[in-house]
Amino acid sequence: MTKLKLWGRPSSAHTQLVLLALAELGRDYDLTLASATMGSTGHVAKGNKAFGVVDTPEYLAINPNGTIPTIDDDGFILWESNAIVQYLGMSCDPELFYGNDHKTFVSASRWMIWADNELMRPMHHYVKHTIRFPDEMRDAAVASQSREALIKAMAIVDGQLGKTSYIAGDSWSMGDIPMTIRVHRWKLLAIDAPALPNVERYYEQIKSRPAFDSIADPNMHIAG
Ligand SMILES: N[C@@H](CCC(=O)N[C@@H](CS)C(=O)NCC(=O)O)C(=O)O
Repeated sequence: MTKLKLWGRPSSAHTQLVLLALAELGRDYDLTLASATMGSTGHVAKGNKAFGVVDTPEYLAINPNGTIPTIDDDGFILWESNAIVQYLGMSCDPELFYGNDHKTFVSASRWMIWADNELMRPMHHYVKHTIRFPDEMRDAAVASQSREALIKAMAIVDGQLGKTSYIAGDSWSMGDIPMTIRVHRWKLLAIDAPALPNVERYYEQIKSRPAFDSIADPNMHIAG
């Protein structure tokens, strides 16, 4: 198997989905640091230098969005993090990623899409307006609305985890990849919110997986 090429940055949640999927699969990769908004010392809004690469003609030829992540797997180019995770699971370990079953695949896929819409957006705004932006760019109203939206969405996650051990059933699946990133960030952000006992139990389960080490570092999530 050739070494997969990945463009992204460790502080990007979408890149983290791919890092976690690769760790679950034990696949080796070469990472090219790439971003228009973040560099090794933080966000450009705070005067830091971005990694770049994403605005070069070479990169735009493989990903016209100029976003991260992108992979090149032996000449097969793919962007959109959830599609990348699904591709990696299908090609390397369908049993682990979705029990090699189409209903488990779509159920997990549903949670991946839901996590992007309902958890990623408010969390992204919350982190920007409480951590990543300099003080003068922070909007307390946006931070507060995002916090409320997050609390609502996390209650839905807690409800599901009260019915099943993992997000798409009683076995771990690719649906737990975005959920791992979101629950880890949720815990690191330590937002004052009603108790979520099933999320607490789930957090212990996901932290005990060896692949968790690939995305565990708090600096990957709440620094910037
Ligand atoms: N839907 C896309 C979103 C990609 C995306 O917006 N990535 C962010 C990082 S999480 C990005 O490219 N940010 C700008 C940058 O770092 O240059 C995916 O899932 O891959």
